[in-house]
Amino acid sequence: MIGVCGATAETVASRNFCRAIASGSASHTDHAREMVRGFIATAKGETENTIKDARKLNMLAQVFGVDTTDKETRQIALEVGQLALAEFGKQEGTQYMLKRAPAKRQEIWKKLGVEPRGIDREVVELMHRTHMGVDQDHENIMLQGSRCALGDGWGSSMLSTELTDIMFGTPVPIRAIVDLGVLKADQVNVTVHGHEPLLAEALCMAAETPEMLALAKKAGAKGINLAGVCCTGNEILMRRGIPVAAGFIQQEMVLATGAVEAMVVDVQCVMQSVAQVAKSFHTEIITTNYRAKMPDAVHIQFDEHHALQSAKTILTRAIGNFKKRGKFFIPTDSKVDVVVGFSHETINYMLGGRFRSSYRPLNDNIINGRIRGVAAIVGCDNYKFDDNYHEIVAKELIKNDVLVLATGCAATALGRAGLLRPEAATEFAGPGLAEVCETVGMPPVLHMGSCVDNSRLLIAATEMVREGGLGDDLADLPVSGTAPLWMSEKAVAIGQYFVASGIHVIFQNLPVGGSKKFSKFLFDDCRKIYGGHWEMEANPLELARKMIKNIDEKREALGINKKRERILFDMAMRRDLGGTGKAVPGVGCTGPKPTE
Ligand code: MSK
Repeated sequence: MIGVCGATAETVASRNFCRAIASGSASHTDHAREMVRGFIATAKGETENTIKDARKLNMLAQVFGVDTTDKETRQIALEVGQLALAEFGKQEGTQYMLKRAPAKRQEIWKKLGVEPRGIDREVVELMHRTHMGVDQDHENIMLQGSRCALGDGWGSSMLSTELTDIMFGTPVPIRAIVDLGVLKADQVNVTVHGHEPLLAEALCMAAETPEMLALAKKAGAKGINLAGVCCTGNEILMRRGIPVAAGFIQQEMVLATGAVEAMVVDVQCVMQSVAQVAKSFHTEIITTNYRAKMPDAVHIQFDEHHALQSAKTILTRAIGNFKKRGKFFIPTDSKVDVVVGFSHETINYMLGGRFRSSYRPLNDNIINGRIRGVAAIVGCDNYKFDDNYHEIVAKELIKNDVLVLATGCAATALGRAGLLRPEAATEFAGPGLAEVCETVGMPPVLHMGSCVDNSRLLIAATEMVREGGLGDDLADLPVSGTAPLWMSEKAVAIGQYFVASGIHVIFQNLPVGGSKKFSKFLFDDCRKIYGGHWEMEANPLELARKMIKNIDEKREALGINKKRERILFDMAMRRDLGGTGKAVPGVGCTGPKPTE
């Protein structure tokens, strides 16, 4: 016993762990709610946004049981949006999106009683149950931890991803650049930082208007250069190819160039220090969300009903700062080419071709061993570990023919390391993975978006199960996930929704110290309950090898872990896979959109 109240170490450790899940889920949920509100405003015609992906809207209407017969697109969007908003406060029933999971997984959740009801309710109940003197059984506490996390992954995050895609377009592969060198000496540099893309999208539109361009010229600039930081950056990188200047750990460095006229921030992952760093330069930090204000920053509240006007007000202010720019230094050689924009729909299209979109080629290549398995590298970077940690993990995985899917600041770090280029397949991947990537023209590491977009990985994994040949549940798949340099509690929520979905998750550290029993529960017992489990490993090479070990165990269980024969693609095989008959690096960048 460790608490004065008699609470055991495992009770205290599980409470702390679950409070991290609650905080992380709450962050995704509040972000998602804003996106749903923006979506409803769009459906009502109250914003400048439009419905860009009607096909996805119809798919979602089916999930929500909305009858689309003879209805205008906007009416369908309104009905879907209202049902989506109700998901947050639902008191009865469970989340609509759960139906998208494989049937066997749904059964497991039902049996365990962890199907999330209202997303807000699960966060509140978790905070309640982890209060002193309430739930005192660590296994029972973790059931609610799972329900809350599933409400995040299959609830709020998935809602956010899908509705954002419908509004702003489902990403398709696109070429872009990342790193500090994306700033421009002769233009007004405005960086967008945080997570919610509503304002960032409006800034993209406003920056192209003749009015703003004329204003920039009048100030002596050749144009307006938008660049992303953290996940707001990832959102507009994926959909528009707008360059990303920095991930989490570089946010102060962006300002230290002295070349940024304004850093526009919304919510999450914004260091308080940026307002202090900005004081040394002409840069203004502009907060835009009433939830996230900072001393020494300017606040301009974003109004989604007048998004373009809000964006113009902000840009006008940034342009006004251009003439005040003093000495600056942009490391122009710090600039790396990337190909990004791999939604789960794009993977479907890229591997299956326009007329035979399916995950069949991916599954077949996993079964025949060209691709050993799939790994997700997601989450933050932080100052405690070397900047090349993600790179070491990813290189070891792709060298061993494991296809890597990446999101968040990890994806930006892998972009800086040159792994988001199609050519990286030839340079770093094992022979099987390289062959597939070269045939299709895709990188061995696929950028799949921001933190909330980890929901894309859930759907990609579900599609693999649905396609057949790799078991009938997510727990059967040769896949593994990591957020090695996590610092945000959102990563713990993400890890738990993957574990509760049946997937192996490994972090470099976890807040579980002090209770052997609770650690054993997460690292071992969990496997019997969910099919997925947590693991911890500090060394990046070892971490990657443990992911591969888990993938091999799943391959063994599926009976496909035979010695892999090297069969080179012949022309017919290439046609089956890519439809072009030859390897064309970047072919996905020029192909038709999956929604066309
Ligand atoms: S921004 S949560 S540092 S990934 Fe999504 Fe990056 Fe982690 Fe924030």
